[in-house]
Parts: sequence; structure tokens; C-alpha cells
Amino acid sequence: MKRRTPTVAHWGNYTVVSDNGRVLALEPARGDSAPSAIGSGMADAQRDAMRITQPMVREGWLADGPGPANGRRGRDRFVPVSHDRALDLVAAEIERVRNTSGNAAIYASSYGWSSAGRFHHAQSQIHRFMRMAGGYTDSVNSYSVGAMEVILPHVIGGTGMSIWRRCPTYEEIASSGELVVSFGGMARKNTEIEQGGIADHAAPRLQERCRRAGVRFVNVSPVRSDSADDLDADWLPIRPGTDVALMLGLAYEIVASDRHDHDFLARCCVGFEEFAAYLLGRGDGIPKDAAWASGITEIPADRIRSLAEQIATSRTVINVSWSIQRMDHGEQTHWMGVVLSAISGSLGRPGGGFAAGLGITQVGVRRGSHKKAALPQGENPVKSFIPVARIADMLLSPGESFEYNGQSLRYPDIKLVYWAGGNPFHHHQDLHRLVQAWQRPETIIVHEPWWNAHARFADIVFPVATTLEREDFAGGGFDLTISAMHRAVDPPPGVYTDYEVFSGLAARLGFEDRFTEGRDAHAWVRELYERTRTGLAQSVELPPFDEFWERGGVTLPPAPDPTAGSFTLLRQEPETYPLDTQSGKIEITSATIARFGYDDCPGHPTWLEPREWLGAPAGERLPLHLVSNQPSRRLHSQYDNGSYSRGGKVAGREPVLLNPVDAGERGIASGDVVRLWNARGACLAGAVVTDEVRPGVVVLATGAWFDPEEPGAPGSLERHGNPNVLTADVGTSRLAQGSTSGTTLVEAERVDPARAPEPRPFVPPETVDPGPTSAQPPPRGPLLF
Ligand SMILES: Nc1nc2c(c(=O)[nH]1)N[C@H]1C(S)=C(S)[C@@H](COP(=O)(O)OP(=O)(O)OC[C@H]3O[C@@H](n4cnc5c(=O)[nH]c(N)nc54)[C@H](O)[C@@H]3O)O[C@H]1N2
Ligand SMILES: Nc1nc2c(c(=O)[nH]1)N[C@H]1C(S)=C(S)[C@@H](COP(=O)(O)OP(=O)(O)OC[C@H]3O[C@@H](n4cnc5c(=O)[nH]c(N)nc54)[C@H](O)[C@@H]3O)O[C@H]1N2
Ligand SMILES: [Mo]
Repeated sequence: MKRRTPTVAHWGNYTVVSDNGRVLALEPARGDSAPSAIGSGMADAQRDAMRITQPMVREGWLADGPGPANGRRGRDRFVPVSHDRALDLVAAEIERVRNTSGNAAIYASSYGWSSAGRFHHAQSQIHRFMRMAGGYTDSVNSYSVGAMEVILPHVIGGTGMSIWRRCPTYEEIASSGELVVSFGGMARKNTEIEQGGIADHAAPRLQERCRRAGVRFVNVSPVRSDSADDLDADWLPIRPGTDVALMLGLAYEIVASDRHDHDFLARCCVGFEEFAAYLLGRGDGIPKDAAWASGITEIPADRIRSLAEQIATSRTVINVSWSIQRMDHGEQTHWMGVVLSAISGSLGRPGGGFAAGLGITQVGVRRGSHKKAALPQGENPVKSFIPVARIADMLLSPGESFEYNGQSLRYPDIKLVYWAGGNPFHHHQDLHRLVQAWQRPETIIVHEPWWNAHARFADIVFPVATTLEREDFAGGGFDLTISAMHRAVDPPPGVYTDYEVFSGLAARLGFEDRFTEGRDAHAWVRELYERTRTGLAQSVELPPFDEFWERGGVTLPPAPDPTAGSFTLLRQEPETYPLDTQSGKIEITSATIARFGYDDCPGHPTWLEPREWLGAPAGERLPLHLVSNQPSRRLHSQYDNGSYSRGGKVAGREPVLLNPVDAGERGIASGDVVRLWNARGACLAGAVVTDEVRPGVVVLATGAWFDPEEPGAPGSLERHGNPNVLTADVGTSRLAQGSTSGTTLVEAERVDPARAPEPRPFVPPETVDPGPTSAQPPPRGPLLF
């Protein structure tokens, strides 16, 4: 009989239709005005050939024991073992490494998006477990906004990401705004996702409302479709990596014609004079005017001047996407965005100001939200950490020192890597370098539902239940709905949840009671919901758990806006409402950063030539800039094996967008197989020729499952279109050390289809027959160990 049960994914809330233990479909939840199709790909992936259904151990690890893998990780066959055997092996290995090398030799930061749900959130689970097991080397910041998170607290105060709750909302823009200038566009696809779920995808209709109210949009991007057609945006097809030069050109034209906001700059900011000297070219003799900016950005100088005029005379939002800070010197884009906004006259006024990510996730839909309880993670007794994107450096160079935000730190010597809920073979740059780094630890443990590269490059793999196979509750960071997640189907026999695996390990390591507190998953969900209910009791009334669970969800009234760091209050009374920066004001020049003495991040926003860009002399570079943006058919690498993502492939590979001029010069037509390459690697992709992309730029979205011809071999051809074999693994600067996937040049060529190797990302690895005793999957035990 068909069952209909509620669930939540990062791409929306859905009803799961299942029949007799099989997921048939995911239907968007009622009330979602613009549901995402991404959910449709979840049904068929659930029990596909890539599903891992038994714990697996790499053959070489089992034979030789822990130790560096010398190229065998990613290449060896796997041996299926029983769940108990896998738990025994992992518990003993944690114990061994703790005793011989100390807990700092364990890296369990486990970066990644995992799945929606407050209780089964994989990072909360692994951190809680490993902290109770004595701790681990952790990471700080994110791949998403690594540079922004470190620079903005110096410039405008707040926590790294609080700017998302200090931006103008769409409703304010519709009623008081006139112009939205978006550096990095506002691609609709990027509104489909919100960490923790979205009951209503409101951003598209709110953007349209702004347009209907007469707001003009400017899409500064190498890609026209980074702004939806219904916004009629002006397209400024900028040369990638040059947004800071364009912002400087705009600022120059405003300041040189004396239309800058003298009052705000004097009362609410520090360091304008020093910055203005640079802008006007007083020190270096180079005025950063429209003509100068045009030479760098390839936007005509007249167009820059007229946009400067519009900005100075309209209520304007300067919106800076996150993509343009995942680049060499990525700190500069957001710093300069704030400065341009402070100069413009719109900062701190209704419907105008600075935004970082309007058009991404639910930023701009609202600012306030209700706090939901999370699984307590406890304190990490180990204090060593890395900026998250420096993982390969850490594994390759133990003991080496590096700079980060004014500190001099050292990389720990990692022996054991433990990961649940992320995919570094999707998210990290220069994957061939990561493959080398990945051989060095003694043991790598991974929890994954599917045989993606992350699982294939591990020593011990715990197959885990998917989000549709467990109970939870969820609510997105900007969402007003808290939803029940019912178990739609059971996991395959012998497959457990992350929680059950960690509970089993905790039992072996002697802290099961502390870890579980005597609760099974259902009891924890009830507990966390009740903590949420109690926590919110002052402001809203939530129904008791049983009623909530039965109803499937509850929608709360809007929450008040946070006032901390408000630019409106700053403009009104800067002495009463200071920012929590060094000076209490906006730091156009930062004495703190200047004191760090970093030449790659000086004391005020500065145009610094990128490592790789189209403006470098032609003979010294590759001719095409690679944009590896977020995919429209999935979240990162998740459900790439599902039908919806696979439906978007071209010639069985990830599509690469090329301009007709670049395609013509290379004899490439839509549907062809294209080889993209540079000194770091090469991959094959399927051509889509389109004038949506400016000449000199190719677009290959991130997230195709890594499919090297010879896994583990240096520089092996990637057959499926994973752009991270091409990107460079270098930090944004010594300040933030963020990832820089956006700073990548490549060349492209047509490949004879008869000679192009078949992609095999969705073929499981070879396993060894372990013999009759352990081949049997164990019967499914009780939920709690
Ligand atoms: N070139 C390039 N690289 C990029 C980017 C880019 O724009 N260009 N973007 C970067 C950005 S912004 C980000 S945020 C990162 C994202 O990088 P990740 O967050 O690491 O990517 P995901 O594909 O979401 O990986 C989640 C993994 O967790 C697994 N999973 C899901 N639910 C569960 C669960 O409950 N338990 C367990 N154990 N596993 C689960 C999924 O199967 C999947 O393998 O990528 C970064 N990398
Ligand atoms: N559908 C979908 N939505 C998502 C995600 C997903 O995986 N799928 N991921 C989510 C996550 S984790 C994050 S962090 C956000 C990321 O949000 P962003 O980082 O903003 O998203 P991207 O798609 O990487 O980039 C946005 C656009 O910037 C443009 N761009 C690239 N280089 C330049 C440049 O040098 N200058 C200018 N002006 N523009 C440039 C590209 O054309 C690109 O389409 O998106 C979130 N939304
Ligand atoms: Mo992200």
C-alpha cells in the first residue's frame, strides 16, 4: 500500500511516496511557490547499484594494517566485513592512534553539507562522538565563504556570516530601493538551496516583485543567465577575477566628482582618507578611474561612468556574490563592496546598502528566524585547527608553519582521518594533489551511503542510512517552518545510521551512556523538539511533540530582526550603536590588518593582480577562464547518481558551456566531447555552445562524481567533468586562507568520440569475496546498541 510521509532536504520540503519499502517519488510540499526539481532525483538513487550495503575494508589495509597507502588508496579492491567486525577495527584503530600519537593526530572536522535534520546532522554526530573520544584537529571557516568570513569581522564587525542578517530584504528593496548592482549575479538556481530545508522558495517571486516595483538590476558576471530573464537585468560581461577593479573604477568616478557620502564616511567610517589617496592615485600615480578599470575588466569606460552616476543618484544595493571571493585575494571583493556601498550614500538607508549573497539561498527573504535546538557537541579538548581549505597542505606538510588572520600556526601530523557527511573529492581543489595527500595518513574512515570517490578512497567504509530512512525534524536557517521527517522506508539490511555506528563505537570505547544518554533516535528527536519548544516558549507556542509529529510540521510567525550591527542604527547614532570592529565604525582602512604586514592583503581594499587571469600576457597563459559554479541540477555532488542530475549530462558527462567564438575556433559543436586541461590536470566534458557565456570563459559546474581513468595515479585523466582536477589549491591570502576555485585558466579541445574513454562514475568498485562466514549481512539489530 502506498504511504505518504513528510521529509525535508536542503533543496526543499517534500512528501515521499513509497510502496512496500520502495521510494516511488518525492512530491513538493504543499505551499511551496517555486519547488525545486532536485528532489525528484532522490527516489531512484535510493537503492541503485551505487548503494553500499555492507561495511567495507580496503584490501591493502586489511592485509598490511594501518600505514601510508603509497598509491593504493582509491585503487585497491574492497573486502566486505560484518558490521561488528568493522566496529571492532575502527574502535581499535582510534584507540591505537590516541595512544601512540595523541588526539591531535586525528582529523575529524569532516566538512560538508550532509543532509537536513537537527538530530542526524552528520557533523554534529561525528563531533559529539570524537570530542567524547578525546578530541581531534578541527577546521575553521568554510569553502563557501572562507575569505568573507575572516575579512568582514575586521571591516564591519559581527560574526563571519552575520552579514546575511544585516542585508536589505527584498521587501525593503521593492518599497524603497531603485537599483541592485550584483557582482557575481543572482543566479536563480542558487535560491533553490537552504541548509536545513525550505518550506517555500520565496526568493524568485520576491525578486520579481522588486522588478515590478521598478527596481533596476545590473548583472555583473561573465554569464548572462546569472540573472533570471524576468528581471530584465543589464548585463556587464566582466572578465573573471576583476570585480575589485570595477568597484574601484565606480568608486573613483563617484569620489572624483565629489558625489560621495561625506557625512557617512566621516561619522560612521574610519580610514577613508588613506583609501582615497590610493583610489585617486596619489601614491602610485595611477588614478583608479573608469578608463583604468575598463582596461582590466573589459567593461567599456562609458558604461562604468554611467553606472557610477546611477549608483550615486539612486537608492542602491551593492550585492556581492560568494563566488567572487572564492578566488585569489578573495578578501578584497567583499571589503571593496562595503567601501563602495559606504561611498554611495545608500548604506544604512531603507532598501539600499551592502548585501553579500542576495539571490543565494534565502538571503534577503527575511532576516529573523527562530532558534532550533541542535544535538549538543560538547567541547573539543584538542585545540589544533586549520583553515578548512588547507587540508592537503596539512597532510603533505606536517610540522610546517603557515599564517592565518594574524597568527602563525603549524600543521599537525595527521595519522587518522574520520569523515561523515561531506565529500572532499567534490569540494577540494586540485584533486590530483589531494589524491597524493590522501595516501599519507595511516587510516581513513568514511561514512557514506554511496560509492562516490570519497568512499572509494577510504580504508574503512561504513555504509549509512539516507535521510529518507530515518526520523528527524528540520527547519532551515531562514525558514519559518519546522517540519517532521518521517522514516519513509527502512535502510537495506545491515545498513545503520551514523548515530547507530557512533553508538556502537562509543560502546566499545567505554562511553556509550554519555554518548546516547540512553536515547534511541526517536527519543532524541522528541527531546530536541521539546528543547526547541521550551527555548521558544517566550515568543511562540509550539504544539507538543506528538501533535507536531502527527501534523507533519508547524509554521511559525515571523521572528524579529536582529539589531546587532545594524547599519541603519549606525547611520542614525554611531556613538550609541557602534559596530564591534576595532574602531566601532566601518573600517575602510584597517589598522589591524595593516599591522599583519601581509602583501597579499594590505590595510585597505586594493586591486591585486590574480595568479591566473585573462589579463596576463597572452603568451604566458592559457586562453580560457574556467568558471566552476554551483550546479543547477543538484547540491554539489549529492545525488549525481540520481536521474535528475544524470538527465542533464551531455555525452554522459557534465556539460561545459562555451561561447560560439571559442567553440568555433576549436571546431567544437554542442554535444561534442571536450577535453579541458591545464598543468594540474585534464577532464572530459560534454559541449554546450551558447552565447550566454562571454568569450574567453567556459563554465563547468562543480559536483560531477570524480572519475579518474586510473584512480590513485598522478594526473590521471578525469572522464566525467569534475572541474576540481583543474583548479588550484592555494589560499586566498595569508589573512583567510580560503579556497580559490575561481582563479583557474584552461585550454579546451575537441576529442574524437571514438577515442574518448567511457565515463564510469556510476560503476561500483571491485569487491573481494570474503568467504562464506562473513559474507552474510548480519540481521538488522535493535535501533540501539
Ligand atoms: N570547483 C569548485 N569547488 C567547490 C565549489 C565551487 O563553487 N567550485 N564550491 C565549494 C562549496 S561553496 C562547498 S559548500 C563545498 C561543498 O562540499 P560538500 O558539502 O562536501 O559536498 P556535498 O556533495 O554536499 O557532500 C556531502 C556528502 O555527504 C553525503 N551525505 C549526505 N547525507 C549524509 C548523512 O546523513 N550521513 C553521511 N555520513 N553522509 C551523508 C553525501 O552522499 C555526499 O557525499 O564544495 C566546494 N567546492
Ligand atoms: N542549485 C544549487 N544552489 C546552490 C548550491 C548548489 O550546489 N546547487 N550551493 C549552495 C552553496 S553551498 C553556496 S556556497 C552558494 C554559492 O553561491 P555562489 O558562490 O555565488 O554561486 P556560484 O554558482 O558558484 O557563482 C555565482 C555566479 O558567479 C559568476 N562568476 C564567476 N566568476 C565570476 C567573476 O569573476 N566575477 C563575477 N562578477 N561573476 C563571476 C558565475 O557565472 C556564477 O554563476 O550557492 C548555494 N546554492
Ligand atoms: Mo557552499
